[in-house]
Amino acid sequence: MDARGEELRGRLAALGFDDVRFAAAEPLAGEGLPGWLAGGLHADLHWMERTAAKRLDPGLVLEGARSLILLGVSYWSDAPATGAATWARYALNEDYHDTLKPALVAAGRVLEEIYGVGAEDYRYYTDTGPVLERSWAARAGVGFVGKNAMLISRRHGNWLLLAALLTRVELAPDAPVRRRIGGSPVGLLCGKCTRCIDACPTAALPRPGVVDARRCISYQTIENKGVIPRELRAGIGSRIFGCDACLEVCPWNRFAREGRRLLLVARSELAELTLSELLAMTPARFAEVFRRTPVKRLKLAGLLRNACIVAGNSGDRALLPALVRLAAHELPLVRVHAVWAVGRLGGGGQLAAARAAESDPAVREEYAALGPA
Ligand code: B12
Ligand code: SF4
Ligand code: SF4
Repeated sequence: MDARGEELRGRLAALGFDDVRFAAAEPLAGEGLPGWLAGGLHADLHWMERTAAKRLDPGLVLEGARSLILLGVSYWSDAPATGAATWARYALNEDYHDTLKPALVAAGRVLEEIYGVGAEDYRYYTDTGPVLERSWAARAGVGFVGKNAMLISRRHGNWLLLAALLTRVELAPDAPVRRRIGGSPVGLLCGKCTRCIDACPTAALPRPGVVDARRCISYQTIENKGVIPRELRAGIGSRIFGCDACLEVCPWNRFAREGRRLLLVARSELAELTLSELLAMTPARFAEVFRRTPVKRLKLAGLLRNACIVAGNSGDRALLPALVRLAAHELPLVRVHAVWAVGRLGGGGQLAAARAAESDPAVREEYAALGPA
């Protein structure tokens, strides 16, 4: 038993992390990343290509790195994620990149104190660093990689955010959930279950553990800044920001309990917004409602784009006047999706004036897809 390692674990848990485990910083074997990039499955996330080598070798991120500290933050909550629109559960909290940061800073200080090292001896990241967080978390035994590609914890199910500290300190590594000799570690505790693959509304899981970001609703509604491909819009259903479909169906969630949530600030009221409210958002109201949430990164145009798709899928013709108004919005990005939504609700005839006035090629293409005027 490594007394300093256990002291570190205890003090990091006291900072609010729900799981704290260690891994040796030996380079990863590849973990499907080169093939994923070569196949173009990362869509336009080009920064993933630029940082691929670093993601597999922590020594390229922090010279002399010997260990990784993997930190999990449970975000399960019983609060509904669906009202008129469905939100990714993590988005019903203030942006975790911001709310975890003070605890990561404090974690670094704890490491300095216990091991007598300096700030140059470690780096911390959550999400945005060049670290393959799920693979490292699997190596450290935080959980296993499911067929939905998620790092699934036996205690917290799919509802665990990850963070990592790379350090020059040598820590005794924790064991993975179970060792598999040879082959891929994907689906280690899945058995014959394929619920997540079957539940994906846009067939974005072509193989177990592999997400095709181009088809993934999470990518399309959060990362894509442009037009969402027409053939994916119906599958988006009521999902306005992100997607939890392959997480929600996983039987491992039955072990998830409401976490301590010490590093999260709930914003569950977002799920109560009606589609009429969303379609009528002004820049000032957007800034006020989505302040400090991950949705603010989407900007108003992205939210209106997504709201148009959800409205088009809602079957609610009472939303037609709001959508017809958005078909004359100043931004072509919003007009494209408003035209689609009006057409889907059977209101194409109400667009004659806007159609005649339209000059943007992308919006004109959308009108052409509606059929003759
Ligand atoms: C890019 C990215 C995305 C992209 C691409 C998703 C993807 N699967 O790669 C998009 C925008 C689609 C996305 C969506 C989501 N994301 Co995301 N995303 C990332 C990010 C920044 C990088 C992921 C990455 O490197 N992908 C490349 C692929 C190759 O790696 P991977 O899936 O991470 O790793 C898998 C493979 O290596 C595979 N594997 C291992 N060994 C082998 C061997 C072989 C032979 C093969 C084939 C595969 C294989 O298993 C690994 C684990 O799944 C990470 C943060 C980070 N820095 O790691 C967050 C992260 C993965 N995302 C996260 C979350 C929460 C989500 C969403 C749930 C958000 C939402 N509700 O909308 C969805 C879930 C979609 C899904 N089913 O994966 C969490 C996941 C937490 C967890 N418990 O797993 C992370 C870790 C962020 C965080 N810090 O918490 N995401
Ligand atoms: S997040 Fe949604 S769209 Fe993406 S793979 Fe999972 S179920 Fe499919
Ligand atoms: S839904 Fe089934 S197949 Fe998918 S990750 Fe969970 S246990 Fe594995």
